[in-house]
Amino acid sequence: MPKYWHEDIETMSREDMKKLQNERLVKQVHHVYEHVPYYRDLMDKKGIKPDDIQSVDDLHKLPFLSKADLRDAYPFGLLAVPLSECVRIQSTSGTTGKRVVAFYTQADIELWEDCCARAIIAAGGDKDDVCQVAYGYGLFTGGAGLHGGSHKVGCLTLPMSSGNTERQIQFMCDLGSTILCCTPSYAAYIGETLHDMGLTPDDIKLKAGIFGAEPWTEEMRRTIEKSLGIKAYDIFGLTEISGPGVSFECEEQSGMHINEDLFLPEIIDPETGEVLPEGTVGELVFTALTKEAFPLLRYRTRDLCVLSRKKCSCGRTLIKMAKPMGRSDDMLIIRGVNVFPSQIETVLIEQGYTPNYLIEVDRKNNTDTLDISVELTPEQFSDKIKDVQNMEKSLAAAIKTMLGINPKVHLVSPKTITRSEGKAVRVIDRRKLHE
Ligand code: DLL
Repeated sequence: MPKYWHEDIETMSREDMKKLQNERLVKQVHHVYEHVPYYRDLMDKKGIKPDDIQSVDDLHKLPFLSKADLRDAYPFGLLAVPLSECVRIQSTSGTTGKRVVAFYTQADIELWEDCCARAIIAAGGDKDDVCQVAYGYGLFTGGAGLHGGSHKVGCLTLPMSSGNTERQIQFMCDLGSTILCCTPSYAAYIGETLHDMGLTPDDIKLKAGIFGAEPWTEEMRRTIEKSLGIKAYDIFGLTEISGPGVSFECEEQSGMHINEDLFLPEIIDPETGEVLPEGTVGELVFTALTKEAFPLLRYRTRDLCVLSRKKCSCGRTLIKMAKPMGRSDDMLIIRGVNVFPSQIETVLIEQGYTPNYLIEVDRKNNTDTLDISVELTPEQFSDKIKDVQNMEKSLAAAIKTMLGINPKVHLVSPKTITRSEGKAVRVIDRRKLHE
């Protein structure tokens, strides 16, 4: 069984990797300066010329790009090749403002699919696997990316897209799927439906899952692994930088290796923009080193995480990023306290609840309110009001210990919280709606 997709790159010495990155960066800055007037203007305003960038050590001199720039330049303003050279468009699932559209040449597609192939191999996949792709197909990059990677590896690919969960399980049983690719929230739903259909992990052949596109906790990983009888691997990416496969987890399951031969990462202070030393939490920034059509330099992802070069037992030398804690704009500030939804998920699962919950934040009488609805399983469900009240009280206390603020917990009947087939919506902040 192959251990790596691109062994030379994935296990390259630090010195050789830096050399490769330097060469690619110098070339890419010229490409962007010459072909993207929007970015040329940003560089000119900063007084930076392409020749000022001689190596990765000069990266900090370049201006940042943010989502606002992408909206300003929508749709063609950051395109670096003639449209006739592009073969594909993908788009973000963003629900507010203008969508972000990303363009790909054939070479961009090949590299992106290679990234997904690296991820599939790292999850133990090979050409004998049956890979069920249950990420959404269409403008979202999840379906297209893993589909392409699965073909490259030579897996038998099931292009299911998301939804129709019972049919997903039927195909899984009939065709013997061994790898499942979807969002972690959908994987949890598939696991739950499997059990509802009277089946157990012994009835399916799944061995691995490649789950990403949204933040998920270690507790959620364990829940999914148990319900489907698999090893669950994280995969990260964003449309602006290509899609899934910017980074991927290996057998060690402790952080994701970044394909740094293609995507150069930095961690910055989100307030000041200052580059932070390795090991510090901050905002992840990427520079695409080889992309032709949509080559973003120093793109601010708004994802908060940490980088590490600690030696990995899988033999890969690619730098690792920890699970992102969420986007800086996912963080809720409730009564002055910073709250990440993932902290609440951790407590819920630790306390024996399912990951079916909804967080609602509002402001009443000038005070922030935090309401958390949590679904009970049929086994947990009780029609004795006193029992339910006691459970609510003890869960609220556990959450208060984690967050430092008191939530109102509502335990609700089984199957009353809407399940997700793609990216889960777990937070409703009504304060924004009132503004
Ligand atoms: O979600 C690409 C993708 C598809 C990644 C399938 C993995 C699997 P966007 O829709 O542009 O692209 O959303 C990108 O999703 O900036 C993160 O905030 C979040 N995200 C993606 N993967 C993870 C992950 C795809 N593994 C945004 N953990 C990113 C946490 C993730 N957050």
